[in-house]
Amino acid sequence: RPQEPVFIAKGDKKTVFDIPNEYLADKYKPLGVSLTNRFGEDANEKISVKKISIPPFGEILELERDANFSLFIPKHRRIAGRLIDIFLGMRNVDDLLSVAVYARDRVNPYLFNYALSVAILHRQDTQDIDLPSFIQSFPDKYVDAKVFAKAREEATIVPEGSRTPIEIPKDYTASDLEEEHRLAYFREDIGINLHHWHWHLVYPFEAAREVVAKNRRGELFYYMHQQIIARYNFERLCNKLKRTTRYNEWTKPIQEAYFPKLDSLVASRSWPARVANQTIRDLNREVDQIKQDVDDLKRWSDRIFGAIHKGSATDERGRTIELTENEGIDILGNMVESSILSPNRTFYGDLHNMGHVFISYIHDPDHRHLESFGVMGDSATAMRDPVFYRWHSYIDDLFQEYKATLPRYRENQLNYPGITVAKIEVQTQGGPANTLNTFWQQSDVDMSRGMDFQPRGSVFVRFTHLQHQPFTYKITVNNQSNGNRMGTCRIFLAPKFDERGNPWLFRDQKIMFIELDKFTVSLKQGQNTITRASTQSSVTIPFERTFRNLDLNRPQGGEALAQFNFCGCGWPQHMLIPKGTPEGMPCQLFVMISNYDDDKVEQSTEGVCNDAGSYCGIKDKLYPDRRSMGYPFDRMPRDGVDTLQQFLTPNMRVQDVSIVFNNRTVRPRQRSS
Ligand code: CUO
Repeated sequence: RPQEPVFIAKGDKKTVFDIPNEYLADKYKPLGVSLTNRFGEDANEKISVKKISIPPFGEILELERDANFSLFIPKHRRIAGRLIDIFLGMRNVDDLLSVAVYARDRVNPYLFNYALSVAILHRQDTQDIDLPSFIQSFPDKYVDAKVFAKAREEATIVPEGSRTPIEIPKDYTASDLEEEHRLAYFREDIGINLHHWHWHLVYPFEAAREVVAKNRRGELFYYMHQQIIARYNFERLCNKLKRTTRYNEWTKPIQEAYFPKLDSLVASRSWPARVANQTIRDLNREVDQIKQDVDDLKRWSDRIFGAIHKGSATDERGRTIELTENEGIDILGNMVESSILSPNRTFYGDLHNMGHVFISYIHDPDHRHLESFGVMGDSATAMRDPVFYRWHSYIDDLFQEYKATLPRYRENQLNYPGITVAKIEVQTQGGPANTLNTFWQQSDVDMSRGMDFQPRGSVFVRFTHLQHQPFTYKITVNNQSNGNRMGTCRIFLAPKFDERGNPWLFRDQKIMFIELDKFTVSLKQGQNTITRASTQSSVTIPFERTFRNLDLNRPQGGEALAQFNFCGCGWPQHMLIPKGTPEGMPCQLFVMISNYDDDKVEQSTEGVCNDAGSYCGIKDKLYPDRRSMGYPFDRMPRDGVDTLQQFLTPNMRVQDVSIVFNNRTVRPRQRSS
């Protein structure tokens, strides 16, 4: 069994639920009280679960307990939406607990975990409940399948206290014969995949309207994924590969192969691989209630292109919806993804989601081999596969096509009169100025919660990930206006040259810029020095939140726990800076101070999850920046601007920096658990 049945273990404290017999799944009913007793032997706390009248589960139970679950499959989304509604509809936490306990052993575990997580995130009365990290619940979606046999062996033979971490080799999914494998450290990074899963948990595309209709969610779908592609292409250039080519020829084979080497502990099956040169085909899978032709993708994309060039969409009742300069991208994001906020799902279809589905069923489009979907079918695993980036490059291209129709920013929409960025310097401790340093680091994760074995206790896996030396920006800004001014400091980074070693045209480089940070500054008259640490980035969550909280036995204060609860969305700090090259990757650091009057959103951003707003927004708040996401790089440049230098107004500046990769590995301090 992949999850513990009735236990919550936190540190030394073990809690057991006292469950009404009726709530036990049929196969456990005869065991009744003895079951609770067996697991409750060494519990310090017993929580009684109240008997309430349980709403009908109907279709929710049709998904087998040992099936895989995908939000991209329409039937799965529908039942997930239904279960979320049940959880959200419970009058109070006690009732929620009752229905969750009832569902726990009946509903597919992935579906259960997803729906309960969404509900806990969105209910007012569950804001202080600990949501375990997804990797603790389902480690099998993140690490090499070989680990689990080793972990079991370790747990059975070695007593807790003497166990050593099981090391996952850095290169386990392919060899260097495959050049795409150079990017495996990025695609298979645990923190990146956790971020992506979390993002889709916070921004579901199908659920009750009040859950889906978050501020600018369609636009954020565009921007967050645009940034993933920019970051991936940046990494590719660091690894001497050209930018990823968009996947838009759907009748042609996909050259890239991917062998995930993941086993699903829930489904007791390996995740299917995709060999080289497979072609997507019409889907007819009764089991998933999917019948869809590849031609539909073509039809939907043609209609979306039509809307982009007409500047308006048509809703279900034939009314015209303008794609306005400010809100068009949000509408388009919902249309392309698609979410229930799409103006017309019948007509514009479900392009992006179904692309995931076609690719993830490439090996068994009609279910003749009784196979489930590949990694592209699950937001927790999709980013592992090279084809993810090809598909999302195509999706991003649609958005760029739209952005190219918008009015270009005039100089007065970019400049901040009186404000000049005079100097930028990046400082790494003990190193030369304007040089960033990257290297490998090893970290440990406790996998025991997602596995069921006796005797219990922590079992750590040790994996290797990219890391950089922390650094600070020192930015000198002159304020020659007639008073104090507020501004937004926007920091981006891009490679200085394209894959041929040529300088960029601005129109190409603008989509290569990755956001590093964004924050408000107040500028007194005269000269100001802004100092900002890389760890404060508005893009990332701290290293501790990605990894260290996964150590269940580490003593944690309530405060620390509350902080970890819901803030799993955020780019991992250890992946803030691309890998660079041993000889030093030439890059351009761009800093802009924009006029706060045009940026500001009137709201308090105090509270939880306010530190990774750039890609994730702020929980229950408006997106914390009034400008179009990606500003000032989200549109074609004004006339006469061909290069980045020509684009600059006095409130912007560019500094050459170099990213130097050192092929050494920093090992964690000695651990015995
Ligand atoms: Cu995040 Cu395609 O939207 O995976």
